[in-house]
Amino acid sequence: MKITRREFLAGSVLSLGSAYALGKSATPPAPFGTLPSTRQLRWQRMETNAFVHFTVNTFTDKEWGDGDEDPTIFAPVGFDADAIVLALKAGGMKGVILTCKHHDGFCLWPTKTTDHCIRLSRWKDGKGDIVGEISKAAAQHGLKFGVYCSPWDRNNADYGKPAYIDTYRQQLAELLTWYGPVFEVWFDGANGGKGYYGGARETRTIDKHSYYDWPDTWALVRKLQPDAVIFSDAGPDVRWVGNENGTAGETCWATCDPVSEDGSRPAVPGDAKVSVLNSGTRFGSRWLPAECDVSIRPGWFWHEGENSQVKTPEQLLELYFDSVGRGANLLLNVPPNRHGQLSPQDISSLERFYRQLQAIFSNNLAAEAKLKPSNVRGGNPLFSPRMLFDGNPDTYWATDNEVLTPELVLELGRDCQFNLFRLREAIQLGQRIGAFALDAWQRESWTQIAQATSVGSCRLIRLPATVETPRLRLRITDSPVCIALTELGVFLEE
Ligand code: FUL
Repeated sequence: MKITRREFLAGSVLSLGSAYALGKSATPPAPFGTLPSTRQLRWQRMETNAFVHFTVNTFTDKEWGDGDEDPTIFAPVGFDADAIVLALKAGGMKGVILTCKHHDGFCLWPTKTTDHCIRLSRWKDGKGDIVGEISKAAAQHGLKFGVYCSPWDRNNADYGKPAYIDTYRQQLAELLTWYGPVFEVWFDGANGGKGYYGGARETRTIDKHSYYDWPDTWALVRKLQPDAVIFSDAGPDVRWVGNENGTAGETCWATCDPVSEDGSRPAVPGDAKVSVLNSGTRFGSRWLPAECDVSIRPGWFWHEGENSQVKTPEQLLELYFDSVGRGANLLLNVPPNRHGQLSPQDISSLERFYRQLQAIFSNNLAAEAKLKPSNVRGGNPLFSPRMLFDGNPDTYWATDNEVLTPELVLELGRDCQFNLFRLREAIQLGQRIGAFALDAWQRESWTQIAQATSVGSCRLIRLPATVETPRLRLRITDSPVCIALTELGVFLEE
């Protein structure tokens, strides 16, 4: 049986028969440890998504509504879903997650579960549907749509009782069946406290570990939207990064075993040890990549008083480096104003951020380098370091099973100035590398210019100063198994 290179590359998993036909040396590395699911892989490749916080709070100037708001205050007369989605797209966002219901319980869609919703607002005479318009605009402009539906509901009279769980699941079922494909369902960890609760105006606490019966709720999501990833402090697909300032740990593993704050049991939404979430667990038993949620403004909702505090493109770039650059995804909140549009400051920052990002990564200075690897798996060109530059996440440079700390010298052909370095592992084979270092050839010898730990889906190193060198060396310094790297990039950020 003759197998063409194309056929070989077409499948990320090689059948045993084909491996045999190509000879033993063509066998791909065995997967290592726990692996990402297809939906997780798809999600990790999105890298930057938008969060949209919008509800009665936008009109009351609050961050957390009490649940006693008059629905008529929700009147975004100039609401323009297309303009919002297009601005997010111009900011490089691949998906958009809308707060369909925040803690105040006000539903942005005409739910059958409560009157505390858009039907009783003045907007479009109560006939409008914000969820419908945003999901439609997203589909039209090529962004994926995601759902935030707060478990905590400060309006609902039944909150804290079993009956509310049925209502909550019905709300989810509406959101997950009425609006087309959903790529992510976001379960917030803020649960219980003071509220209106149908007029009771009291404090209600719930047992975070038992009240919501999360396994059954997650099963409902799986049934209705099998391709959607489920986010919460505890996963099951994506974990919170443990803070709201957009920063993953300098070491951040995609594998994680989240535990409760006191460490005594597995985590649930609202009870998780943030240090574990922030850095993950090396050799953890679950594939649970981190998501960094952060707002472009100080608050999650739009407040007139914060118009001058919108993050600059430079600050957004830093967030990108501290999230995506550490193997996590960035979930950047951009809240509409009372008019129902993004404010000019936010639109401009977003657009300039993405333009800078594209400019930085448009020219891989190592793309034409002469490559001298210390080892190539089976001496087979299919596993050569050339694969680092083909833009295909399914191909990779791999080493023989016993070669755990290979090196790769890159002859750049001329003195080359750079200050940014990017590595990506072929994570479909697991998170393998534990540490690496980068050397530059300077004054007739190698000088170490950077080192880092976790790589995973992406590791970006921003050097403190521009380095000029004709030759670079990547050294893998820690890996329990042979490596599988899919991309290497060298860039100059002007
Ligand atoms: C938190 C909420 O309490 C905030 O209001 C916001 O929605 C943020 C993304 O999650 O837990």
